[in-house]
Amino acid sequence: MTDRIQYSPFHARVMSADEAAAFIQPGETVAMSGFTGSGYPKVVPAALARHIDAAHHRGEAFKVRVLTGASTAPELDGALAKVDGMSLRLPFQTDPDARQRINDGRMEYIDAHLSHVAQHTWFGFYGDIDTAVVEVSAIREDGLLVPSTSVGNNKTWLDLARRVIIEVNEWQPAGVDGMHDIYYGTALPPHRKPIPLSHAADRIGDRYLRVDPAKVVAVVRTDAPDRNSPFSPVDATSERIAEHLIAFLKHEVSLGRLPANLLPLQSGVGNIPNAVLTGLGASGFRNLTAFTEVIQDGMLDLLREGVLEMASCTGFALSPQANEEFKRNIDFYRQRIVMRTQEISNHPELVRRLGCIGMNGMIEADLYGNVNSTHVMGSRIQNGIGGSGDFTRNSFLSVFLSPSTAKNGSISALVPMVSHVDHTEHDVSIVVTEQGLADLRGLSPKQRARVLIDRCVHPDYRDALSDYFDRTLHTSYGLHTPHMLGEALSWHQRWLDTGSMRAPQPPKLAAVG
Ligand code: 0RQ
Repeated sequence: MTDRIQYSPFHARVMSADEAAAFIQPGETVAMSGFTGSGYPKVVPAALARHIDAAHHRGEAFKVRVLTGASTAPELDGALAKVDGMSLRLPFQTDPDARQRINDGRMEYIDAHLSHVAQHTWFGFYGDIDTAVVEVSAIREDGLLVPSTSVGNNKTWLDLARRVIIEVNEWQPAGVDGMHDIYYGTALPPHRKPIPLSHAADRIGDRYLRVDPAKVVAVVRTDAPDRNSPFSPVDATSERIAEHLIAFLKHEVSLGRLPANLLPLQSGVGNIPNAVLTGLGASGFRNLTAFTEVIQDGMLDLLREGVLEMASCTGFALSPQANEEFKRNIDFYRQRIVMRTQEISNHPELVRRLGCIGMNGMIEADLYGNVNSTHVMGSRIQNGIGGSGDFTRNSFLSVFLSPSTAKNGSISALVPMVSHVDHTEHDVSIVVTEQGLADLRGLSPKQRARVLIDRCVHPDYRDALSDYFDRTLHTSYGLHTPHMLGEALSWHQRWLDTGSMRAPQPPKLAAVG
């Protein structure tokens, strides 16, 4: 018996992934661990996918509703999507197979703020949780669970699920024990109390997750890595974007609007946010802190270099090399990283109190500062809003970063009117492209439009956007936020019609069950 499973009543419940997955029945709501490719169950979802596939071959209907912390990996989202095993998915995904099915109309998707999911589940909006499948790094002698490389919604899943399947992953470093801070003080209205956290480094909770042992039906041993996505090298566009933002942050410090060590950083995932973090490493800033959801390579580098003092998160998204580095120096990182549940890592009250600097990617922004983070051409979901809304609405500074064009320059990321709104003009402070940075704070809508056109739009699109805006000043129904409604969205239609975007397949609507 592995020494990672110290709680003796569970020894008799150790079984294979196939045996464990057999507990899950058609139509169930299954809540799984996992956040941006870390800490997700590695083998039970794939076993469940095999059972679903076999049922489909026998002509039996078998789909489940799948909730997680955030995105997972091919072994979970990919495996279940490929067998058409999910009727519903939430709250965030990045898997190409799942994305395809959502956009084909074969699978429902609820794109929710990550901080809301635990509360919405407690209120029953997603129905009862039948099974929780949660990866941990160990089970202690007293039955408490040592979380692995993401916490996500695991506390809520373990509290609410009717039955629990635990995967104990020996690949996860034993030294992760001590990194977690699980806050058990949340309550539902009207019993809420202020969350006692006033610095990103504060520890306010328990070290371990609790589970009622009577609910645990299976314990499965695994030894498999988290999803490892290599980062592309920083390209010239990302480098320019990072330079504009860092110059702006230095300017804010010089004006006394930001402290010398800035404010707690939140950084989205992807190559541009990673380039910003790399840039911060060389920028001379010191004693930085992070209050964010995900730690990716750039943040690990900043911790190692001593630029970042500490980081608070709920999960990781690391390249293979960074993963090895993390495991090798786990004692160093344990002193500097606090992992929390996502209702705390993304909590609006805390983001507002700490005054975070939120930095996220976008699909497009419009002349007035509304941002679309989720839908290509207004209807095809890309990933989801993730934590970007939790931070954008509540940060001290809310920054959006993007190249000024997409699809090899054939589409402008700055448009007259966004084709879908995730972040409104009221929440967006700064937009940065490789062309420059637009500071929208304190500006009226028409002033914002001028600044965005001058600073952020690619030269190939500047005249067209300027012309649109100038003409609205003569023809718009009102001149507070001038628009020509028909023409505004014709930009997207033209890109669809001229083949800049591959025309989507007609949706194949399937019954939702
Ligand atoms: O399409 O894959 O077909 O080539 O959209 O674009 O350039 O790979 O962008 O990886 O930086 O992601 C907003 C999606 C940007 C991300 C988004 C097409 C483009 C490509 C992807 P292809 P890129 P990035 C913390 C915070 C929401 C969640 C979030 C995101 C594809 O940042 O998911 O912030 N954000 N979470 O070609 C048409 C445009 C386009 C466009 C891009 N204007 N028009 N297509 N694309 N711009 C993490 C968590 O919350 C967990």
